[in-house]
Amino acid sequence: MVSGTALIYDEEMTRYRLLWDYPVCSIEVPERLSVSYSELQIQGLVERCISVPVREATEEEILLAHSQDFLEAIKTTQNMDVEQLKAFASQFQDVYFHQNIYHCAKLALGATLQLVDAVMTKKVRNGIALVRPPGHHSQHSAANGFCIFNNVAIAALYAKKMFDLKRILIVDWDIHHGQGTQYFFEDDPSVLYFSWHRYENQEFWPNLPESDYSTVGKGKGAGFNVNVPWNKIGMQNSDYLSVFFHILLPMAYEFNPELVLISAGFDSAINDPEGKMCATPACFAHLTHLLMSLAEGKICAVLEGGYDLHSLSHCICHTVKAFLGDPVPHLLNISSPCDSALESIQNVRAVHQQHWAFLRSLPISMKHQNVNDDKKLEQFCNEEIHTSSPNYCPLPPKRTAVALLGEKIELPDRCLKINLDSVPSDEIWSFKDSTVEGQKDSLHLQKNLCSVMMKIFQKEVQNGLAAVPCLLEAIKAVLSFCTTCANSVSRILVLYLGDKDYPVSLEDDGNLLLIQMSTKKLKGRESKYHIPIFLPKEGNNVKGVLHALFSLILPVAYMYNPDLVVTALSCQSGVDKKILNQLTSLLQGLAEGQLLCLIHDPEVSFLEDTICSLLGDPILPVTDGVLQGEAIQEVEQQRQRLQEQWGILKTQVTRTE
Ligand code: Q9C
Ligand code: ZN
Repeated sequence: MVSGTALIYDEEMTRYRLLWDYPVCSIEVPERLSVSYSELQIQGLVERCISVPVREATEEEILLAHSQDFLEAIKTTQNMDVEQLKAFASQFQDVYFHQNIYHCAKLALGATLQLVDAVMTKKVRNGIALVRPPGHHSQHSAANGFCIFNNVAIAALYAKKMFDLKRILIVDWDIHHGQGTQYFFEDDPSVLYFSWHRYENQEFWPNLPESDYSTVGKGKGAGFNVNVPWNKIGMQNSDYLSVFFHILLPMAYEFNPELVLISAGFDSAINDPEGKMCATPACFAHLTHLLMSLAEGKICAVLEGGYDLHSLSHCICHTVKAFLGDPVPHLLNISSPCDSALESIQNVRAVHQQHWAFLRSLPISMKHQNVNDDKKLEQFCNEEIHTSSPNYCPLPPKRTAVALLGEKIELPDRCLKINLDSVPSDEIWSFKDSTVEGQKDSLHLQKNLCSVMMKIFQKEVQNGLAAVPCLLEAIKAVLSFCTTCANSVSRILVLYLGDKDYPVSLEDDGNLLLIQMSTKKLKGRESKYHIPIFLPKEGNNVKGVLHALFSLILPVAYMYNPDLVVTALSCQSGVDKKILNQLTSLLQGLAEGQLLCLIHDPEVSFLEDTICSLLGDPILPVTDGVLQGEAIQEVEQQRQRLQEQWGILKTQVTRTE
């Protein structure tokens, strides 16, 4: 099993700086790296990562993307005095030079390629390269926006060439448009380029018409360039997550990349003087986590921008912690995206409708003109940056508690085996759905579930799994345990995959959110807190389950913000193993990873897989099946019903006059 997170950094990349008075470049300082690295040290993260050395990129590698003339020109900066550097810089936009910048640019690219090598050869699972200069504005024959060589674009070209990759996803969450990266891949369907960026209807740098949503790629690459313009400042966690749920994630899963590269700029975070956005550092743990179930976990983050040293360093720590598999923090106050964000989401979905199956057959119209009544600017930001003490980041708990009865399976050391009382297993197994009243059996079931839950709530473990003789009875036991014994647990999300009617009378008091995925249409009541999703079994519906996950389940779950997530399913129900792994992984972004899996009638291979997902091991992509129109329609129907109550389900501006 591939494990470990690479951290690539070299102090040498702090050894260039702006030497003359040039206000547009004054924010790009060496401390961006040194302060970030110190924060990683303070939080004990450096020693938990695998240190990979940097190297200089070769000329051949630089020439994968840049012209020989450009390379030769950059080389000449090594011997220039300040006046010459200044004159040289003036041929480009918003970039400065220094005698050592060429050396650093080779190291920045070399570091990026070292990271790709380490991930692709499975020396590590994932990793981050802390580099200067950044790369995503750099073009074939032009430096631009603090960037010399385009590190991430070259990484993609390098990965295609060296590892014969056919599909690479680039997620550019920097607050500037990576126009340089866009230009390299506009007609290339093998690289899906996604960027969100402050745009303000072209008033924000680099002020390009081609940064708008209407640029979708050309020729064979049509549909593989995705621009999400932010036309207001002050965007928050909800706006960022909405774009992930309603655009990026379904697209990325449909694309099925073999490698994910993040152009990881943190000028999109709160307090940044360039971005002026309000997403909190913890949000970046979630963005990272949500991408980690793609490409079997092969994911490389490469630093781009980020100019508030405090915000930047905390964002980097959150990204690294997510990579390491630490529990991702609660995100508070997830709500509807703002109207301006909704307008962009709507427009992006409209222009991409013809290219992506998950958008097909939905009624999406273009929203052409700007919403103007939406003052984002003055909005206060809803969480401050948590300051760290040296003890801020203790080692996370052991991940998984497992309660099993009689199954002969070897548990990895990383699991905590719950030593069940010496109940003879036949006795438990005689407890069938029809005999739920059997008091003695109920008692055993409750005891066993309680011991797993106690371990979770006492943070002895992060999550747990229990084989149960009856799902509905087990869910009831969990709920009653929480109301009586765990008063810190006030919101429970239950995701039940099964066709039985949920028997407990549902009180819509918000303590329980029940999402039920069934292959039969269930009668019974729907409400804010009871969401039935009917996914017809015809054909293979795995893609339908994924679709429901992104469009409906995760958004509602993030807004609900549960303290505990419970999944309940039976092996008999024929749920696909890969889809189950995806569910198990993605749901760990909620409730700080406190997830309890209840499995009825377990098969050994199911249990093994689920345990691996609970432990945070890399998971396989879902490849088979096609997304059927019927599934899209069913999910859409629930989305329409619920979007007033669960505003994060919205993908269009709704005018209420
Ligand atoms: N007020 C990156 O974030 N414009 N580059 C600066 C200052 C250029 C940003 C204007 C911004 C370049 C990698
Ligand atoms: Zn930037």
